[in-house]
Amino acid sequence: MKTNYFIIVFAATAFLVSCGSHPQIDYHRTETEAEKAARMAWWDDAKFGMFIHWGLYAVPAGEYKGERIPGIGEWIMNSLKIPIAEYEQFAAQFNPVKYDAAEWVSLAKRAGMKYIIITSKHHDGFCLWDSRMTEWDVIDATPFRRDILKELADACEREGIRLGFYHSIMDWHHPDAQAIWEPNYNQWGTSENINPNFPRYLGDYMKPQLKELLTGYGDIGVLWFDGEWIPDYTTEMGKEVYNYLRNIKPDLIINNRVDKGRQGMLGLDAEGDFAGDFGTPEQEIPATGISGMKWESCMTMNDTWGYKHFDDNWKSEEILIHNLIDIVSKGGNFLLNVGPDAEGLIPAPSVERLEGMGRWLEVNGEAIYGNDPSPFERPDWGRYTTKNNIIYAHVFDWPEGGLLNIPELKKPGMVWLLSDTDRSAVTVTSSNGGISLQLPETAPDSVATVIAIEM
Ligand code: FHN
Repeated sequence: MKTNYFIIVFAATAFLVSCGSHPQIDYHRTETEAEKAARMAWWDDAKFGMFIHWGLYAVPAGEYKGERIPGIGEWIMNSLKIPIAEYEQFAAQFNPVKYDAAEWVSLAKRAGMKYIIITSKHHDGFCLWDSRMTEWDVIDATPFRRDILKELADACEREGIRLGFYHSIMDWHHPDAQAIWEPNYNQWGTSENINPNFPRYLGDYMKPQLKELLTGYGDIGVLWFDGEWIPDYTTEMGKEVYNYLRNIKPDLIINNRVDKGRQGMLGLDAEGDFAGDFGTPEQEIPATGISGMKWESCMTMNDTWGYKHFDDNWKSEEILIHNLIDIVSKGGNFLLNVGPDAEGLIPAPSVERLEGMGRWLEVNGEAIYGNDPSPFERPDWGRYTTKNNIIYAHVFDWPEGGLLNIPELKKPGMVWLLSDTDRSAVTVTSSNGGISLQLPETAPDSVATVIAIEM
C-alpha cells in the first residue's frame, strides 16, 4: 500500500510542477545552516561593498526654495513636507547626462569593493529602472529616458562585480502605501497611520516590481530592504516576502529589513523570530560584532546618503580604512555609501577616499577578503583578523623602537610584513610567555601596517 501512496504523491507533485504551480518552499523555516552558509559564501568573503543612494533628491541636493535641510538629503520630500505634485517637478529636471555605469564599476573595483548595492527605489517611490508597474520611473518621467539599473547591471556583469538592489518598502508616492491621514507620508507612529490598501500595494505593486528586478537585470545577488518600520508592514508580511523572493531566486541574499529584525523586538512574532539573512547596523560598528548572525555595517562618507551640495563633512581615508579593518576583525562586512549628484557624478572627495582605500587593499587585501574575526581580545595598538593558518596583526599605533609584544602567541612559524614583497622574516623572540616582534623603527604604512604571523 505504501508504494501506491508514494506513486500518488509523486504523480500529484509532478502534475503541479508541470502546470507551473509548484508549492512555495518555506526557505525561512527549512533552510539548514550549511545551505545558508553555502549561499552566502561569496558575500561573506567579499567583506567590502559600495552603497549607492541616487534619485530625484539629487536635484534639490539638500536645498529647496532657499531652505537647506539639516538631515539626510534623500529625505528632503519629508523634511520640507513637499506635496507629491510639487515633488514630481524634480523628475522633469533629472537628466544625469554624465552618468557612466562603467566608470562607477571601475571606481568600485579600484576601491577594492566586491559588490554594489544601489537604490532601485527609495522612500519617494521613484524607480531607477523601466518598470511596467508605473510611469513614476526614469524612462517615463524624466528627459533622461535611460534604464539606469540595466546599464549598471551590464557593467557589473562585464567586470565581475556582484550587484544588489536596495528597495524601500515605505513609499511616499503610491496612493495605496501612504498614510491616509497625512497624504504624502508613511511614518513611524501608531496604528491609525495604517493605509487599508497597503496589502494591495504589497501584492499588486511591490512584489511584481521586485520580480521585475530579479528577472530582468542579470544575476542579482542581494535585495537590501529598508523602510520596514512603518506600522502597515508586519512581520508576517516580511516572512511571506522573504519566501516569495527566495522561490523566484533561491540563491538570493536578503537583509533583515525585509522583516522587522532591525528594530529589535519591535513588531516581531511571538517567537521573536524574523526573516532575513544578515543584520544591518547603520552608521555604527557594533562594539563586539553581532554574535550568531552575519552582519554588515552601512555607513556614509560624509553625513548624508543622498547627495547634498553643502555636506563637506568627509571622514578621512584613515578613518575609513580603520573602519573596514575594525568591522572585518569583528566578523562583519562594510557597505560604504556614495551619493552621486544630479549630473550623474560621484563627488570627488568620495572618489579620492575610495582610491586611497583601494591602494591600501592592493597591499593588504589578503588580511581582509575571506578573513574570519579575531580570535583574540582587541589589542590597544590595532586589530587582528585571521584566515587559514595565518593571524594578521593590523598595527594602527606603531610601537616605540618597532618592538611589538604579542602575549597571546607562543611559537609562530614565519612572520613577515605584507608590505614587504620579499617576505623577509621578522625577528621573533619569546617574552613574558608570549612573543616580541622586532619591526622597522618607523611604520611602513602610517594608517595601518599588517604583519602576517603563520601559526
Ligand atoms: O530612511 C533610510 C535612509 O534614507 C537611508 O536609506 C538609510 C540607509 O540604510 N536607511 C534608512 C534609515 O535607517
